[in-house]
Amino acid sequence: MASDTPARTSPTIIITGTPGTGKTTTAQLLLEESPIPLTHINVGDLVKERGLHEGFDDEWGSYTVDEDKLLDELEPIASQGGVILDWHTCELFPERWADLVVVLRCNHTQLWDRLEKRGYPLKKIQENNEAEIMEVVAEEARSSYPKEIVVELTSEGTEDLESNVSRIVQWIQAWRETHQSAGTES
Ligand code: DAT
Repeated sequence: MASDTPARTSPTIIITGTPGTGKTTTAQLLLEESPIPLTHINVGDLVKERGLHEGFDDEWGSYTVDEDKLLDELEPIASQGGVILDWHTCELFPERWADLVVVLRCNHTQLWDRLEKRGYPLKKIQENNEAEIMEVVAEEARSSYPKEIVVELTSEGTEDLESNVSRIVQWIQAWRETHQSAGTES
């Protein structure tokens, strides 16, 4: 599990999934319940705020990300750890950054409703819905990271939200136990 990286005292957790699957909601609850302080980075917001893009693409209704700039911005943060990276894609992030990759999943009917409520244009709802059905983000995660650190979690109701967060909290506790000794050795 990312053993070639310098020892981090806090993990870097990637929360990914199709837009609307609940990444931000999950990350926010995790911030409250985590046994250690974490910083939540909504990567889409960061791209906008720091201008890490090549302009707005009207056809796709999103910013065209400048990947090099984004990686440079995130490198020191992700390497240090204690961070949740929340984004609708994950394959750009180097394997060495990731201690845990959570892929949130949601049935397509519910996803459709969530994106409609968000006011997305029909084309964007359809594209995201199809991506969820085709498991695009889950497949990206499976092919980009070791399978031991990738976990797919259903995020359809409040019970899911709570159980997902408590699972991640347990994982953080276990991670700390195994990495505390690693930290004192170096
Ligand atoms: P994302 O960050 O993946 O785009 P979000 O966290 O903004 O998604 O959630 C989209 C909407 O769905 C928002 O109104 C909250 C709701 N939602 C997400 N996960 C949920 C869950 N497990 N139970 C109930 N509602 C959820």
